[in-house]
Amino acid sequence: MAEQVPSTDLITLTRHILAEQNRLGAAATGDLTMLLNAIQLTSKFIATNVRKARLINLVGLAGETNVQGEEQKKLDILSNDIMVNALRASRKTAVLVSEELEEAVMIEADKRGKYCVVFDPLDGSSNIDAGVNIGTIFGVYEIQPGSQGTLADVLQPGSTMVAAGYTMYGSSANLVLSTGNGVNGFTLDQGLGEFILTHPDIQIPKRGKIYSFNEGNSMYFHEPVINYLNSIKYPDQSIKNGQGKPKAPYSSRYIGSMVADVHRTLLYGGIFGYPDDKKSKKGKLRLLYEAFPMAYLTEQAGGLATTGTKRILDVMPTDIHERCPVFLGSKEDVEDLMSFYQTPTEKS
Ligand code: P6P
Repeated sequence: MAEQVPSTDLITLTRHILAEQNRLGAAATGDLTMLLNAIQLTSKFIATNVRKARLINLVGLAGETNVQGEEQKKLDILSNDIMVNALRASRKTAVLVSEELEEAVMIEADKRGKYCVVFDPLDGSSNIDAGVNIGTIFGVYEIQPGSQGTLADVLQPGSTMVAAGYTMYGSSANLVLSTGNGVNGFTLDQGLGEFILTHPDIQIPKRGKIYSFNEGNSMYFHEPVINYLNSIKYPDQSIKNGQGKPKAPYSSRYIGSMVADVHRTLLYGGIFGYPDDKKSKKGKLRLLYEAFPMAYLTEQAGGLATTGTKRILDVMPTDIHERCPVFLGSKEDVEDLMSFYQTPTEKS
């Protein structure tokens, strides 16, 4: 829970991170504080470049393609380089995994620290030219005892992460962070150059009225997803609510930028989903640096995050770029979704 202070007593992200370190007492070395401050700096730097993008012609294709086979935009490359350089310079990391790099970065011995960071430096980048909110997503692991930094340190379940967050770049820059003690949101005050606490202790509503799926993939959806979506689009009118009124259908909101869709879901409630389907056998979203961090934040905010049949944070990765089905959001909405994956005998 973030500390409560008068408005003349600004809580910056730096102060919040330090308070979190102090909460942990002598056990905290300050290394995570230094690492999170390095990440904070990258978000400020990337936010500046995203804001200027159209002015200094940073949009448009860089002519190269990333490991996903997608054409990279100039901002992608810049954002990735900013993060790798800052994380290496922090001397608090041993292994880095980026959506933009095929191989993991093993930090050289003289700059090596005890944390590993997995990140998508500019998720949703295909939306850059349309001015849609895009974002940086990150998760932090501590290296395994005795490790000097190997792939094994990042091929761990998301439940072992020590921190996760995202920065959404839009009309303002919003950084949302958890270090395992709830979720807090910060807004970049450009005049101060500081992220200021604006959304203390984010709690996702236990049920929402919004679903967020790319229904353009409906012809490929498996039966549990089809049946779930029908249950909220055409609710059984014989079921009345507390006021004796029939259940209303959910509203559809889909931006196509995970950071933006998840941010709305955390604040307003409801369910976000990118299922596996007949075309995408394991879905589209990446386990390490999209699903895990967003699942970590969702659970810390009181929600649920599932593959449909398994808690996302319990998935054991085998490849740094593997994909994973994602359903996350309000506890009761995600429980409803999961019920459609249970076999009839399990449902009884
Ligand atoms: P689709 C953006 O490219 C992204 O990785 C996520 O940010 C987003 O949730 C998803 O892909 C959108 O995919 O197939 O709906 O365009």
